[in-house]
Amino acid sequence: MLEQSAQNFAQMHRSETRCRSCAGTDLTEVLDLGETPLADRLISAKHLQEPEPRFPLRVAYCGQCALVQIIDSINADVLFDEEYPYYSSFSPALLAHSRANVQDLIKNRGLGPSSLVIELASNDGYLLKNYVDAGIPVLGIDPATGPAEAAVAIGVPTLNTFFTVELAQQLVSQDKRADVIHANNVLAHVPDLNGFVQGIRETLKDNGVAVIEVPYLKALIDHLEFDTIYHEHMCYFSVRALDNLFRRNGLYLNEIRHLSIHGGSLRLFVERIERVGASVRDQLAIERAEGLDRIDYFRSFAKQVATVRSDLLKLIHGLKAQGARIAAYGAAAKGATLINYVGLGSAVIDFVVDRNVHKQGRYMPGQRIPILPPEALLERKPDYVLVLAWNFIDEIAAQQSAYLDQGGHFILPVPVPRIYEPQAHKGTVTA
Ligand code: JHZ
Ligand code: ZN
Repeated sequence: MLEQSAQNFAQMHRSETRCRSCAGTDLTEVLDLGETPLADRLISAKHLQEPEPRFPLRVAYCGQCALVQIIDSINADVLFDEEYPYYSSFSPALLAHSRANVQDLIKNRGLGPSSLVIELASNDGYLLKNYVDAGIPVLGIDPATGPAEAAVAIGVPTLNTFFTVELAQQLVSQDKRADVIHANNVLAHVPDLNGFVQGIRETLKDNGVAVIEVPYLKALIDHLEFDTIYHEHMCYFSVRALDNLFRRNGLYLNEIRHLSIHGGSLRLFVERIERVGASVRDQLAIERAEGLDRIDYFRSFAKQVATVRSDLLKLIHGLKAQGARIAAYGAAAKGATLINYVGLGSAVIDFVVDRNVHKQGRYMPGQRIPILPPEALLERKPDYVLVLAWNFIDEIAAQQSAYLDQGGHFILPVPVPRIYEPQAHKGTVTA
């Protein structure tokens, strides 16, 4: 039985030898995070006795097109199955961020009842709902069943499937070309990058715009956000790598905007016509000057990541030795990478809290730490709380002010493991 599942697990994994963007073979490994479980595969109580798959997690740099990517691929239907637990709507900051984005686009692009907005990876309808409320036709596309059903329930028409070139062709044949295509935090999740981008090209009207958000590689490296690396995130984008990707598929990255969400992201404005603005030219120049298009830029990264691990272990074990009780906040995917890579199990972390009701009652991958509602912090009063969703620290600190006021402490894991100082910290990392 065990042997059979080990074999099944092996069939879910493939090591890539070619770049996911340019298909070149000049891939150099820059980081090895060991074998980790799947970050969004939370364990239900009924599956606690079963073996859990773990897969190598190695990051490589493509010398040909500058794309940073993981070497280890997991089948998409395993990553985004019916138990996929990520629902966008549990963060008010993310909702506000999305609403502002929609309002800007409605105004700047003059969208109305005869427009069409499509969102790829529309999740639970958190973004498109804003268009629906403004009377603008929308179509969501998302392969994760739970979130897609939640979207339909709030009035956001959603196709519960993967977006591919074939689907794009079907949409075009039904006269469903879009004025705006949103694709937030999905480009990194796509196994067939060129197919996905070609699909965007086909589905865009001639004067349409794709507004795409991706976590920015430079923020990941500069702020040591290694925990945002997991099997779901196949690619880590620089502007150079993005520019190469879009051009190869007949699209142009014309503008970018810097966003603080998810630890530092880019909003990309991509069109069928070439009119590259200063924001893109300037960032390409910065990347060149800083060396993001050279392997040397990544050389010290692995060493710095190992230092975060040893410093965090030292901090946590030091507190434990003084008798502290420690919990964690945020059953985030990045939290799974962190606790598994660093090696923080239920011996040191008593429980994890999360507002997402679909995560509560389940267990963190690998380390099997139980996930409880946030109220558990006030009920059980742990001395310290390791904030795994550090990207939402301001929001979480405001929400947990009662816990902090009663003498509780937060610990931030990256870029330098430390005890959170509400005043000193305020405003430096926001969502
Ligand atoms: P969060 C997600 O990663 C999922 P994750 C995905 N893999 C992706 O690409 C990236 O985003 C970009 C909870 N929470 O969003 C909600 C509270 O409980 O940073 C989430 O479970 N209370 C698709 O999972 C978790 O924390 C709160 O007040 O690493 C945050 O996870 C807030 C603000 C959040 O990303
Ligand atoms: Zn490449």
